[in-house]
Amino acid sequence: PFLENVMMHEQFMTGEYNTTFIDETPELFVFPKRKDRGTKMLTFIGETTVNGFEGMSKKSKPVFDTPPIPAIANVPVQPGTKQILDEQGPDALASWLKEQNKVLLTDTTFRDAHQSLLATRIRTKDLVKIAEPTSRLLPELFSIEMWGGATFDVAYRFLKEDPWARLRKLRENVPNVLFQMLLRASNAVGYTNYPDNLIEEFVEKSATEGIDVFRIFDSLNWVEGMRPAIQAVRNQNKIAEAAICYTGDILDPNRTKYDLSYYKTIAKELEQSGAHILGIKDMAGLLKPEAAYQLISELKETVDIPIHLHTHDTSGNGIYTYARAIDAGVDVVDVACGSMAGLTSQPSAQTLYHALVGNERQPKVDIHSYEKLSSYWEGVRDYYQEFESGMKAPHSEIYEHEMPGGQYSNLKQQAKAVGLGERWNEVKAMFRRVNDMFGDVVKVTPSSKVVGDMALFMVQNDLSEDDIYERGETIDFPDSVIEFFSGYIGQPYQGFPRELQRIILKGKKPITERPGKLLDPINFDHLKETLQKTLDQPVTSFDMISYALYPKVFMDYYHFYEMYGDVSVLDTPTFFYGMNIEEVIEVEIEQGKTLIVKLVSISEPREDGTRVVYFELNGQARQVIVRDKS
Ligand code: 3PY
Ligand code: ZN
Repeated sequence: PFLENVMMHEQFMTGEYNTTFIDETPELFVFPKRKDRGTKMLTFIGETTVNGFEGMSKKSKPVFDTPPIPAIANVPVQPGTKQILDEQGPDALASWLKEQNKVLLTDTTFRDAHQSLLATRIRTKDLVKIAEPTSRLLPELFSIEMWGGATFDVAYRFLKEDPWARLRKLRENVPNVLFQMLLRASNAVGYTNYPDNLIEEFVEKSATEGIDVFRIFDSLNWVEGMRPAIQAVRNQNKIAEAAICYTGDILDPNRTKYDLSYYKTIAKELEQSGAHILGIKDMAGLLKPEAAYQLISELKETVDIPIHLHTHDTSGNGIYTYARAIDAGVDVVDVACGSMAGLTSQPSAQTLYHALVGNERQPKVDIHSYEKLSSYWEGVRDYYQEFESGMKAPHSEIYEHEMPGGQYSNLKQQAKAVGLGERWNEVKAMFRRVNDMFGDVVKVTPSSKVVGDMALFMVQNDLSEDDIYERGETIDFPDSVIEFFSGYIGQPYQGFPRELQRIILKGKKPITERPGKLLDPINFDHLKETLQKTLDQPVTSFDMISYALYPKVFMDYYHFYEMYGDVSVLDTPTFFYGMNIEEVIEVEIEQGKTLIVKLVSISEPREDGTRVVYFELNGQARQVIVRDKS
């Protein structure tokens, strides 16, 4: 209430306050009764209607068709991979996988597909609606990738919802197929290294809430940085899929840093570190078809564990890459549901199915079911049109700039935000130049962010490579770049370029140990006490983990929640666009409890710059006051 008082105070809103503002305004400490759920929700709808959704251009609400949900009343739940894991354990599951002749599929629609196409914006509500139909219609899937990567942070930051709740709700609806998440090893689902005990705690809670397969990668392919996460997953009796990020081009005789023997060595190390499955994570879609054939063939000879391949279809070569990997014996490949596939997302499940007609390894799925699910996603995708990257056709230039699928739209947005929209081509070219300056590094979150930050920085300040070497001592480099060269996100293969490291660190000594070893463990008891006091309410261990991962993002979410309540219950068009006059919506705020909301009218702006928004809530007149920010 205090924060709310401050933010709604006239002086605060007009910016007429100074450092004694709080002392001189005792009314800030008069706390009204906490607003009820209905009022909070109407306040959110009113604000979104008047001012637009934060960070989006204001637009009146388009008319959307309701995405069709396939009927499943006559489709029984069939046991799947989840039962094999639960009943027989991770080693048995890995052996079972290796015995399958047909290639298996991981469906990434619930995670990487929308991370790569729609800036990770798909809301829990839209995921939950299709979860049970997916479980019933696609019981043969190896897994559903539905959590981790950027979804955790984006859920809190932009969607104002709790990622743990997403995991639980999806799990309730999918009892038969393995749930898979992307874990950035010691960076968990964040952008920086965390203490080992936070990683352990995060993995434990993710496992108890429903994750079965943890795809673990290190953004520099540094195996030492991956071992604690692999062990943490093994301790939970879940599946540790340790992944190598594919970088460079094994077919290019001039790119010898990442050759076949590089991949074979890491694969062996990961197997020895306890991986149940070897993942090949081609995050930018650089693995060319013939390279896939050679790589998978060699790795099949190198390790005994099954191999799971992930790619992005940015170049348009994804299906051909998978077909060659399947010829070479890959066990599982990642695909997305057709209407959410292609371009920076994964190759289409349906397209792969048809491409493999006549091939004995063709995946076993009901293609008609996939098409039905695809219609749903096609409708849902419309809701999120504001977040489309604008890419319309395959980009073979990916082989040049090597930017990961999930980063492309993000960096483009960032470039626009700093006024470099027109110079996007320069940013892409600089991304590659920075990669080479950094010694040809693996580029995936968070190392890709470092390369992106440096590229933006150089274009923005008109700095050439020579400028960096000639007058680097006088340049203030971005924090992420300093952190990288200090060793805080790990050690790159063959080390840092010494001269550049010296320039960037300006005499500071880098670390060479695993950062997690040097960081103090988190005292969870202490954290709980502090957080409880700050929030003035009991906190769960999930809140604690989220707070420890991103204190600011979590607190912002908490304050938002205090002010507006649980907005995850709203339908997506209302969430992003508010309501039209005379429109009526139904909002199920909890099972069996539905509110009927009608937007009646909105007043003209008043003297003080506010508008009155008139609603009917379950037939009763209600109004909220909203400041018009236009
Ligand atoms: C992530 O870390 O979120 C990724 O998807 C990397 O490819
Ligand atoms: Zn990916």
